[in-house]
Amino acid sequence: MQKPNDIRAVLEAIENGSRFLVAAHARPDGDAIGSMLACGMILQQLGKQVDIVSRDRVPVIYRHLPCVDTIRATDTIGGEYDAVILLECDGIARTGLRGLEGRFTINIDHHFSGKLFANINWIENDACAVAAMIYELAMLAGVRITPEMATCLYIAVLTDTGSFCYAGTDARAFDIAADLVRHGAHPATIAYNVYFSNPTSKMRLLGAALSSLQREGRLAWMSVTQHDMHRTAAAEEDCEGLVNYAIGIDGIDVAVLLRELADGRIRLSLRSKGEINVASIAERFGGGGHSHASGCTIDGPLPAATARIHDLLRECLRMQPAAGATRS
Ligand SMILES: [Mn+2]
Repeated sequence: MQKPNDIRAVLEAIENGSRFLVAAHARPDGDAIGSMLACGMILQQLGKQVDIVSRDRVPVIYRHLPCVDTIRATDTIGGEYDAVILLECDGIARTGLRGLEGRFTINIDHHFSGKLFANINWIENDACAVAAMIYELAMLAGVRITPEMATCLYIAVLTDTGSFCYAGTDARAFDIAADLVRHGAHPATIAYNVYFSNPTSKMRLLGAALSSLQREGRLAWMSVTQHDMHRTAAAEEDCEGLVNYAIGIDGIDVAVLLRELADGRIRLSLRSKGEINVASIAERFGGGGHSHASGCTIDGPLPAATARIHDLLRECLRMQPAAGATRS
């Protein structure tokens, strides 16, 4: 059985190579985008050649980030690289990219569902964001934290901690955020770009999702159909964060957003604010994530998928006491 590596092994591999590819998971979020960009900046400062790729386009709310145009949208990787740095992936399949097989890979991840699939695996389950690990890497490498790098890392920490709300938000998260502000990240500007610049389609889709909201005891769920997506002219990224409105309800411990995909399968976004570990639920269906936030894709149609996830979550909730009851 392969053992996990540490930050030193990652830096050593970087120092020994000259050409790198940086990628994260398909449907990149703020942590994936910000961390890829910052990682690229670190490599460049170290005099390395770096390509950053994503299968899916950068969501609108992250398109103002410095150097964001250096992220190349592609689904196939050619060319020679000394190493491929994969952020927040539990396997090369998670990138949605073809052409990564057989390459030397460096896995940097902070997910509960993190796996030792790469040649070098640096996994920190208690890091508030993969950006916190990239920040550590920058420190160890002795590179300068530029205002551009600080902005990318800050947006990643901000979004991955749910605006400093999630369970992983500790003093370290604030220490890093404070240092990034000292190095030129502007919290108000970044918050404006991320939280007050939503496309209209996202708000219309939110309306559709909220009108489907149902609850049963400590469980809440919402759904978005292909029809909803079309009539609101929504993009896939507009679904990001919708589930948080359901977990935001008093007395709800677990929330699910079920989204019908174009191929008829159903994408689940799971949230927990109780003791239920939704990463382990998502893993049963080939997905993953964190104990409080996870995702996976299951077979449709929507009513069957809803019934299936309900049965499972009802069972989990039956075996767990209500949130707060077990907290000290
Ligand atoms: Mn993350």
